[in-house]
Amino acid sequence: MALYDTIISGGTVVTASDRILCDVAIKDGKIVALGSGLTGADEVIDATGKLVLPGGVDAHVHIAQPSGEGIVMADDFESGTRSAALGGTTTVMPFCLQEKGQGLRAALKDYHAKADGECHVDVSFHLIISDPTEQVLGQELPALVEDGYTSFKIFMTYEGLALKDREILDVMSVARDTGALVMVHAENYDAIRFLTEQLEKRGQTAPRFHATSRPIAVEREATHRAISLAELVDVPVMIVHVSNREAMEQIRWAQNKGLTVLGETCTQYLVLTEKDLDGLGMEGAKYVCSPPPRDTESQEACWEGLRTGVFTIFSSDHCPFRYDDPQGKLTPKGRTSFRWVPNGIPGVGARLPILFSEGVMKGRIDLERFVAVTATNPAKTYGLYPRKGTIAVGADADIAIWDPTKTQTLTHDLIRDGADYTPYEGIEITGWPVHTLLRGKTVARDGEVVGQKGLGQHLSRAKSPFAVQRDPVAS
Ligand code: DUC
Ligand code: ZN
Ligand code: ZN
Repeated sequence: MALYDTIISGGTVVTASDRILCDVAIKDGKIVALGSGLTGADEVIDATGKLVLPGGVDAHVHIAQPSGEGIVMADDFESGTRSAALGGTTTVMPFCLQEKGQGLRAALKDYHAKADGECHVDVSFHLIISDPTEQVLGQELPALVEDGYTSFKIFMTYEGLALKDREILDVMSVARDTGALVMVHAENYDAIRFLTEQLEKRGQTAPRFHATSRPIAVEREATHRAISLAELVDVPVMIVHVSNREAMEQIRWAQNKGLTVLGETCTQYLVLTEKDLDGLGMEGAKYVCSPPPRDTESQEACWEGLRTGVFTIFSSDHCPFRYDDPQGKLTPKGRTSFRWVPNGIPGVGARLPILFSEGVMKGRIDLERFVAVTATNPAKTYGLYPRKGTIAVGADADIAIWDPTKTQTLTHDLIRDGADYTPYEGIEITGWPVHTLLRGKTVARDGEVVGQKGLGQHLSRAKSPFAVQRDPVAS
């Protein structure tokens, strides 16, 4: 019997701290050796001239999430994770949305039923808390944190989702007691409603007014409030999908003050702007997401946040709707006002190629930081490390082999999620993940998904090291 199942030979292995020319040996789905001249495997993958990176961990995706009457999300777990695998991502973290009046266990049962046996990559759910009843706060959440659902998202906006400040404090307080990490969607609900009603009164209802209804001040104010509420409770907090400098500066201010405030930014804030919402007719609906893309100065700020470590996580916020579809962006109600256009854009497959090309190849971030923000940090922050997010002996053999010289124009056929467009169409990309392995098995190669769906598993997670005191010398 061979010593190893697979050896990836001759590539440059990159982690969040190092890059080294060496082979990677895999046995039973784990990385078991790193070294030069390794031999003795059933399969050898020649990675000469390639980069061998940890598979991406996309800590913020929405898949098969109910999104309002008559609206259907474009991805199920098969198509969403297929796109992830093609784009070099081996773990996705989707949200399990608690509907009003629903228990968290019941919600999770539904999402597991949708995901089980369908996934091409590993999956681990965050919870969305929309109804923080006594039962949810006192019983369900503490038990679920112990069961490995160690992070939850709360919203400061959206009908049916927005929590009042008092409810936010209640949820944060449970997080503090249980060692969970709270993720916050920071936009001011009342301000958005006020501005939306004013725009509608003036007949300004086209998709581009979505951005006008959610200006930077709306996000900045809510970001600062979320930070202040977390400070009062003394709990760490993750501000997700940060789009601009002013919101980033609230996070930097808190970090400088010594608070554990973490930040995430996403693909759309690096390469899209508000102008993309200007398209003819309803075309702008393709770019409706929240917070909205801003301007080139905001893009620069988001790059700065990634470079300087204010943002430690880079996610897609994949939230896909078909464009040319009455159950998607062209819902009849959406033509009456931007307010009804489904909110979110696809991006799980494009996340890594865009950051690689625009970030690493254009010299804005180095390769190690690319690995850190796309794989290692999300794995660490959400309790998956060192099993996920790095290339090390003992870790899962989740690996993306990149050809850094491959150039192509981004089109939807390269991404292959369930939507009918990509908001990133036409971007020239240098570098591409040409081979993706999940626990040692090839799941995508040369632009094709390989093997059966169902290899991806659900991962129960440890508590975030940001949320619990760690043994300072434990491994
Ligand atoms: N928030 C998200 O996190 N994703 C899509 C839409 C939204 O508002
Ligand atoms: Zn959000
Ligand atoms: Zn999201």
